[in-house]
Amino acid sequence: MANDESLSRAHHPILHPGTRELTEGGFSREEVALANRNSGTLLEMLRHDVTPPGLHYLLIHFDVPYVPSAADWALDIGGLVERPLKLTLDELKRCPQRTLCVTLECAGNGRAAITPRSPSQPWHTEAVGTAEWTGTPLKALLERAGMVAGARDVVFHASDRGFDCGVEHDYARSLTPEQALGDDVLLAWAMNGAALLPQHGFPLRLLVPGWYGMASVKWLNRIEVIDRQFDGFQQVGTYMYRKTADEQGVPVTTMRVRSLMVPPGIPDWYTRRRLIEPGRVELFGRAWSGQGVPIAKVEVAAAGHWREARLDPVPDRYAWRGCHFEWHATPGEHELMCRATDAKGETQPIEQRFDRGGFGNNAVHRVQVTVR
Ligand SMILES: Nc1nc2c(c(=O)[nH]1)N[C@H]1C(S)=C(S)[C@@H](COP(=O)(O)O)O[C@H]1N2
Ligand SMILES: [Mo]
Repeated sequence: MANDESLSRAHHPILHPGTRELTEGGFSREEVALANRNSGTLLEMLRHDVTPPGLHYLLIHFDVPYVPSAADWALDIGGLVERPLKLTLDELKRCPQRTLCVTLECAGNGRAAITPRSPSQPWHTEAVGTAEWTGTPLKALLERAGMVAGARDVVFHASDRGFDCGVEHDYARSLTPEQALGDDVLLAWAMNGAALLPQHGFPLRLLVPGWYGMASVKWLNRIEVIDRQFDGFQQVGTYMYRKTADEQGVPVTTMRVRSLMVPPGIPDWYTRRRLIEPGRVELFGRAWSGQGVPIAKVEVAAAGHWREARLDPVPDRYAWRGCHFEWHATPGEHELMCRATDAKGETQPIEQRFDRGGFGNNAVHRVQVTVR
């Protein structure tokens, strides 16, 4: 598979063919079709520490592979290793296991707000969810296989295949040996205590806590250690921060600090504008950052004046943190905003920054409300 891909790539003059013409205005049929396939979470579900089953967002580039059972399935670990391994799901489940509560966000979350935008999955803000993932730490298996000197990248190959920007490929991503040997990288077979659902990667997925979702390869079937930098489409053709079509760009990796509010009051069905009664309103939100960096502060603005929210106790390292805010609503039209700052001092920008692929938009969350 890797070979077909390098072959077709050879016809491309640049290593990053992941470019479509930018667009503005209403969504295309293609964008709406993608939005119907790839559901986001419901912002009112941010209340739950762990996103209820079925409400975690989904991002599926191609088709969900048909894997009726794991009976004929096995994971291969090969390439530049001393002892190639082939492991069934039962064998993986007998390895030491860990459960981590992890907030996962799609790197394209917020793409729809960027103008002009890249025609792709048109997320507003809903591509985020938190789950308890159980699996075996990748590190132990890589140590068992024994990476040999000269190992440069660890490639995670999946069984879903398709085209993007004219390049045919299996979904695949890589980590450097150092990243792959991180303590918290899991080969996960369970989500919230149950076998992975087909749409979340059954029977096995990679889970890279603290990174944007694209790194957590679903339907994983092969891990290959290679002696060069991996140049698969999902590694260099897309998931690069770029301002222009002809720059190489900077790889998209860990999540940027972000917060979202549960929209208060009740919605208008069609516009989803919020309607609330005047007086004391309890606002609730969630904040998270990448790489397990804790959230230090969340601020909420009503009428442009920022005040600090009260934070829930520090959660698990990779899970979002709850925050509360009391607002005295007065009749009229209002815009509420929330903004998180992490322990490294990174904070959310007021306006979205432009990115050609629509990646990494972590601008403050705005909610329009009418107080009656
Ligand atoms: N094999 C494979 N893995 C994949 C994808 C995919 O399309 N194919 N999508 C990635 C992207 S972009 C994201 S954001 C996450 C989404 O994971 P979820 O659907 O379980 O929330 O899976 C990642 N892993
Ligand atoms: Mo994503």
